[in-house]
Amino acid sequence: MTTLYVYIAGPEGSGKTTFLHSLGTPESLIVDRENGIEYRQFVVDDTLDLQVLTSIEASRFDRLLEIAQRDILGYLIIVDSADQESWSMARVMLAHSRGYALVPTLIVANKQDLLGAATPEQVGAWIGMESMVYVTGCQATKPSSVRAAFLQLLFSVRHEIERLDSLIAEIERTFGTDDADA
Ligand SMILES: Nc1nc2c(ncn2[C@@H]2O[C@H](COP(=O)(O)OP(=O)(O)OP(=O)(O)O)[C@@H](O)[C@H]2O)c(=O)[nH]1
Ligand SMILES: [Mg+2]
Repeated sequence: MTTLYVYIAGPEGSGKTTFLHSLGTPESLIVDRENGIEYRQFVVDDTLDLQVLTSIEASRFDRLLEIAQRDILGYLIIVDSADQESWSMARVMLAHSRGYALVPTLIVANKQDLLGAATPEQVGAWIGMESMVYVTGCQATKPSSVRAAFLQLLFSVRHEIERLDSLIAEIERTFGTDDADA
């Protein structure tokens, strides 16, 4: 069994936990306090799992550094679009993550519903759009918005991992049908 990882980073309060929460059912969100992480595990097929994880403490990257570089599929950098003061921290976190493994990275310009939120383009331009860095707007409190962002990252890596197609199809099937539960 192989496990591949999507690592979520982002400044304190940017919406990492909310994002993970909106990605599935409350029961399947695992909080592992001993290791300081919260995560979801998706079964892709008999031989492949996908774990989407974040550190409970925003500033900690030790769990990321324990994952073999080749097993990291991509990064989600969650940013509060209405809190410009936090963006330089987001930029440091993006650089830190990509310094460890250079993989596709999606900047999630979160809290698009807030008055005064910068556009995804503004957030992306400020943090810096290098190659294999993408940006999308999001409202992490809305499952359909979170699924769309997550799919965007999966699309950017699917050419490497064709087996992800079944997971992508499953997420697309449930996409947008459950915002009433939000
Ligand atoms: N309006 C709005 N609020 C959001 C959104 N996403 C998250 N929040 C709120 O922002 C606050 C922080 O969200 P969390 O998900 O706890 O953020 P976090 O990144 O896990 O924070 P730490 O674990 O402390 O680093 C909570 O009150 C969320 O409800 C969003 O899209 N819109
Ligand atoms: Mg959190």
